Amino acid sequence: MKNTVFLGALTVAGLAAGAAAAGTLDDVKARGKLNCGVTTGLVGFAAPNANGEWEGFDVAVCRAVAAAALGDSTAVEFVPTTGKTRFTALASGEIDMLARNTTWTFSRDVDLKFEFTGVNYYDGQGFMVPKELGVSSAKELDGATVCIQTGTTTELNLADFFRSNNISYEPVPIETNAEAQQQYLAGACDVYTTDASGLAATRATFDAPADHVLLPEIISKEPLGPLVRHGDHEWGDVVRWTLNALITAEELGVTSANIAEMSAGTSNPEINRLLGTEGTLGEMLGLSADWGKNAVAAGGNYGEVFAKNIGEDTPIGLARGLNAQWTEGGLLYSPPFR
Ligand SMILES: N[C@@H](CCC(=O)N[C@@H](CS)C(=O)NCC(=O)O)C(=O)O
Repeated sequence: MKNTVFLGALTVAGLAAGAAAAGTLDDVKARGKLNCGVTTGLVGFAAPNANGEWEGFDVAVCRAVAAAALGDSTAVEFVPTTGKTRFTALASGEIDMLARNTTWTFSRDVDLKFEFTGVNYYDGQGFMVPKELGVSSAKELDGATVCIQTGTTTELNLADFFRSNNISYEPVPIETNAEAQQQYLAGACDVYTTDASGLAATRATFDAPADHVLLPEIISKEPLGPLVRHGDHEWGDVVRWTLNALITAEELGVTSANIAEMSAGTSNPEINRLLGTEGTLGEMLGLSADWGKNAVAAGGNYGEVFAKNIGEDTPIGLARGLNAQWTEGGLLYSPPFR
C-alpha cells in the first residue's frame, strides 16, 4: 500500500489488481454493447440532449469505439461518473472504458493501474470569476473562496499554485459540475476553477455568459484522454487506434461527406488501409475490415467532432489551439496506419 498521492487511490488500486482486466474486447462483443463512463453532464463534452440521447466531444469517442468494435455507434450504455467515482467504475469492470475529460498523469497511469490510450483534448486549468469582482489575474485571488471538484487534478494544482504564489484560499468542495455551477452562481464561492475547456462549456450555459471572465493564467497541463484498465492490451489497442483513426482521417481529408465514396477505394494507400480496402489492420485488432470506416462514419473525423460539439461556431466557442493537427502547428499527431 504505497499510494498517498491520490484521494481514494487505495481502494481503486486494490480493485484494479483484482478486476478481470483481460478480454474486454470479447466481453464487449458478447454483450453487444459498450459500457462507456462519461461525466454526469458537461454540455459539449457529454450530456443528454432534449431527447435523452448522450451527445458531445467525449461521447463521440465512445460512439466511435462502439462503431469500430460492434459496427453500431448506438450500441453504447453511457454511465455517468463523478471525479471521485470514475476510477472505481473502471477498475471494478462496471465500465469498459472511461471517456470523461480525465487527465493523463503519472500516478493514474502507474499507481492506479490504468492505461491512457491517447489524448483527445490538450487542456490546462483555468479560473472563472464574476466580472464585477474586477479581478484580472489569478495572483489577485488571495483569500478567495474557490469552488473545486473533489477527486480531480484541479484540487492538487490549485494547492500548488496558491502555495507557490504565497497566497491563501478557502476551498468549497463540490462533486459535480452542475453543483459547481449552482454554487458559483449563488455566490457560495468567488471563483470556479477547472479545466479551461470545462469553464468555457459551463459559462456557455449561463444566462449571462458575458458577466463572467476567464482569467489569463493556465496553471497546469491537462492532457485529457480515454483510458482502460492496465493490462487490458487488446482492448486498449482498439480504443487507441479508434482515436487515431479519427485523427488520421482528418489529416488525410476523410470526412463524413466523402467517406462512402472513399470506401470504394482511393489512390492513397494509407486511406485504403484506414478504411479497410487494403491490408489487414482490422484483422490485427480482432475487428472487421471496415472498423476504421465505421469509427469515422459514427460522427465524422476528429475535426468534425471538434467543430460540431465544442468548436468556434458553437456557444462553447473553443479554438483548435494545441488541438490542431501537427501539420497546422498543433499537437495532434497520429502514428501511421501501416
Ligand atoms: N481533468 C481533471 C478534471 C476533470 C473534471 O472532473 N472536470 C469537471 C469539471 S469540467 C467535470 O467534468 N465535471 C462533470 C461532472 O461533474 O460530471 C481531472 O481529470 O481530474
